[in-house]
Amino acid sequence: MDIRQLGDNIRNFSLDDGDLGSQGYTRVLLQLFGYTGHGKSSFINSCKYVLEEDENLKEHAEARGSDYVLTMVRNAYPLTKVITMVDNRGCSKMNDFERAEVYAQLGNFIPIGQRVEWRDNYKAMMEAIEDSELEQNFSDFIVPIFVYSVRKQKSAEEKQNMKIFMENCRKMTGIVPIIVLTFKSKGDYLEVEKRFRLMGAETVIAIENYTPESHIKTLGRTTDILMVIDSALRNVRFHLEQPRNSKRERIERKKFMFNYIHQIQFQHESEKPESEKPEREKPERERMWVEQILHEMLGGSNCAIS
Ligand SMILES: Nc1nc2c(ncn2[C@@H]2O[C@H](COP(=O)(O)OP(=O)(O)OP(=O)(O)O)[C@@H](O)[C@H]2O)c(=O)[nH]1
Ligand SMILES: [Mg+2]
Repeated sequence: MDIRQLGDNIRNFSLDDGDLGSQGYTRVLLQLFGYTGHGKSSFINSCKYVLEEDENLKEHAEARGSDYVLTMVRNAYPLTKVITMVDNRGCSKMNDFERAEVYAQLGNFIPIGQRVEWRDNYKAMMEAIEDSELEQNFSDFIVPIFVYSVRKQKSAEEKQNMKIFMENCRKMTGIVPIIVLTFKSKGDYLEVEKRFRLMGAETVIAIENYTPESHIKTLGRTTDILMVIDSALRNVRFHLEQPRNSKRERIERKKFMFNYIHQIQFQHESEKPESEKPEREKPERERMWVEQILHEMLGGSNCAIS
């Protein structure tokens, strides 16, 4: 497709175009996720730069050096009247609770504009989800976009976690996350693309972000960036061709969140040392311990305490 047409399609995108209309959705939220320093904020600046046909690259979303986490607040950046990008807080190494917080952001359970604190306990997470009832949001169509730098290689464990993360993104939003590989010229992006595709990714696009140091527009770089937005909109169009119920979808997302938080809480409790486990579990453990001692005293014959 001609680059001008690609840009126009994005600028003129409307949620009402399909046979079933907008089905109650008023906004497309392109939700950006990924590790810190992988180029999420720069990607937002690049998208605005190529769409606004501005001569100068503006820093809408603040992007900086990667030695510390920069974006702390979940900020929204409108691209058009209908499309908004959300710069979510990046994480350095996702633990279970951090991942839960990412899912909460993905499910729109954390208000935009709010500082994101990685909650590290069960009660606080459950409360955050309940608090979101105050500002229920049914009208955003969420498209997850995972930003990943080809320059930074992750460990095997993190790769496995990424696979689970992608599956859960799909469960939360109904959409397989679009993978944006940044720093295209700084690594073997074909190899990384292959890895993501083997994990189930449907769309993988390698780009080179426009940055203050390198902002001269080229056809290839601009096309790659526009292609990401275009893919997201194709996904929205596809899903709006089927009947949807945004209220039901929110309830399903909430169920997923509660299940996920319960699961990680259960796992954390079972990994704790005996002395830190909740009181109610102790009688059962004590019973097993006494049984074990008796078993040894009786020279291995079976015994049970009632
Ligand atoms: N060469 C090159 N530099 C990039 C690219 N993307 C981002 N950068 C640079 O990498 C650094 C980090 O980019 P950010 O956009 O701040 O990363 P982030 O993912 O928003 O980081 P957090 O806000 O900490 O989560 C900045 O110095 C950017 O200029 C890219 O595709 N190519
Ligand atoms: Mg950032």
